Amino acid sequence: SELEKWVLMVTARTPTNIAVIKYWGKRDETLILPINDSISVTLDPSHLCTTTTVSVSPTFDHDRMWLNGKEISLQGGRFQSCLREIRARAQDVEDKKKGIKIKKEDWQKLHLHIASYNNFPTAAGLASSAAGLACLVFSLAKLMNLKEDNSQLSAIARQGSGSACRSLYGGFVKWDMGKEDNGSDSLAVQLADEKHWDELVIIIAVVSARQKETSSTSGMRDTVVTSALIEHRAKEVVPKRIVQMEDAIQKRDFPSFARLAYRDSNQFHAVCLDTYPPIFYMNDTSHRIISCVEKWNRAEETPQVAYTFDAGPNAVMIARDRKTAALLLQRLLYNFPPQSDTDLDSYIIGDKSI
Ligand code: 2P0
Repeated sequence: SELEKWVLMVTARTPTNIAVIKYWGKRDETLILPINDSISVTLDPSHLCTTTTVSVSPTFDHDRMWLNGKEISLQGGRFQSCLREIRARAQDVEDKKKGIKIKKEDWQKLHLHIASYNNFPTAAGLASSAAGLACLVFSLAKLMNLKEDNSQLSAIARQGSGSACRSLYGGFVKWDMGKEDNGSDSLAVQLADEKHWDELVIIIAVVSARQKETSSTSGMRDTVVTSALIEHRAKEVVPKRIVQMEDAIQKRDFPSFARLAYRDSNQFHAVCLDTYPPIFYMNDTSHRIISCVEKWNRAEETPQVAYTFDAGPNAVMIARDRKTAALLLQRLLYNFPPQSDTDLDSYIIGDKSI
């Protein structure tokens, strides 16, 4: 009948996040429980974000999802975990204007169509899964009227992709590794909102937009099994850095923030090299960008720019203010002109916020 032809939809947009104290290694692969806490900064949604529309209709006969216009399978265990966790918490939904009433038990039978777009290269080490899974969980939570707060939703997003839990908040975010075996306390908390330190400017040098060779999931599995250094990092180094980083963020202490961020990035890549077979995420251009920033920071009295690299060769640089960002860009454009033999594609400039 005509009454059966309704569609209800929700659209949400979620920016990606960049870790300044890195997550690398799991203690539980299914629940996605990490071996250390991590801290990240959520970018503003103008450049690196996912936009997701979720819809429900009695005319849909199975759950389907499209990523950048191409249908993808929802059969993976991680999607299924997220969908199951959200459906289990779904509430009654009523849209009086459209005359739609969905009872919470109806969500078990109703099917979803999900369309998601990234405005940046997928799986090139620019944390596409973080924004994607966070956006999926958030939009479904709105559609199904969940009562959970963002921290509780982050524990669901975590089961889709670890770093996704940190994109449920803007500003500076900590993923607390938690103590429980069931993962109930492994969730994100906001350390400071997006207005707290808004002088910072983030510049991303897209060294290569190609897909990375080693996925984070298999890379960190290999690290936990083979690296002799990872235990020292997770147990001795990171806990101290987490305390120091929280303090640097509260005080807006840029020199401490920068030193902690680049030392932690360098240790993460050292642990990758210590993995067997070794994992190389940075390339020659990445190393040259590090040298360029290090040389500049050493020439000044205090660090001007922080750098950090994730599971790919792209450089994320954080300048202390707009003036420094302009100088940084000038240096980068001079030393690494885009579309030259440096293998550097483009630059993305953004603020930290949501
Ligand atoms: C991070 N990365 O803290 C670290 C630093 C990459 C380097 O989180 O297996 O896609 O889905 O939990 O979250 C990338 O790993 O891995 C990541 P899964 P994820 O941002």
